[in-house]
Amino acid sequence: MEALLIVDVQNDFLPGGALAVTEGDKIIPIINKLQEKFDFIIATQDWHPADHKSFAANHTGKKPGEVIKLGGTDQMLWPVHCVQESEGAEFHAALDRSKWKKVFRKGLNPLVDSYSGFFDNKKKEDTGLTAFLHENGITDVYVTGLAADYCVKFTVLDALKEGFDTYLIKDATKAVNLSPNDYDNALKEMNKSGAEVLLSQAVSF
Ligand code: VGL
Ligand code: ZN
Repeated sequence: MEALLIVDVQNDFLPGGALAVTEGDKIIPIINKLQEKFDFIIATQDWHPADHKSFAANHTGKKPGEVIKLGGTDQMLWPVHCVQESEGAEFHAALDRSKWKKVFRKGLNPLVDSYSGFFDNKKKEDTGLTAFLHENGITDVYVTGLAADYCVKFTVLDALKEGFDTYLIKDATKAVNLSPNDYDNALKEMNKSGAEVLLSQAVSF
């Protein structure tokens, strides 16, 4: 059984948002069309408290794009984004939510960031996504959303580690590209780890 995973298609990651992904809005009609092919659809939602330590604004003298040590691991600092209950944390209004089974929120702990929809960046807390997919007989996971080089990539890598047959739908994701090669490197890493990269038109089962 196949599941479609829609990662973080939230206002702050779309043009005009606090951490906008260039052309991020272009994937919305593609994801809406893809949803017609799936009976089982899950979304993730970046959902930070205002005092989250991934925000540069919560460290004096630090700017977005700088990397700090947070609890012993490297942490990229971001603009304030996806603050709980804010408009920026909402899903884009044009995104069809009618068939979603569940939304998994992540990034709630102010001391740990959480890119993957499965675990936080320290692999300490589990969102419950693996168990939910298993309970529903899901074996194959198709991943879409934002951003290809952060939350989508880490979600794909964890899906593989959790034993799912994992697909990245290339035209249904866009990258932040803090460095120009981040998207290409992310694609290579996902592919090398065992994910199949395909276009939305080719999705059939
Ligand atoms: C994301 C950076 C910070 C993402 C979330 O959804 O890719 N990126 N928080
Ligand atoms: Zn975030």
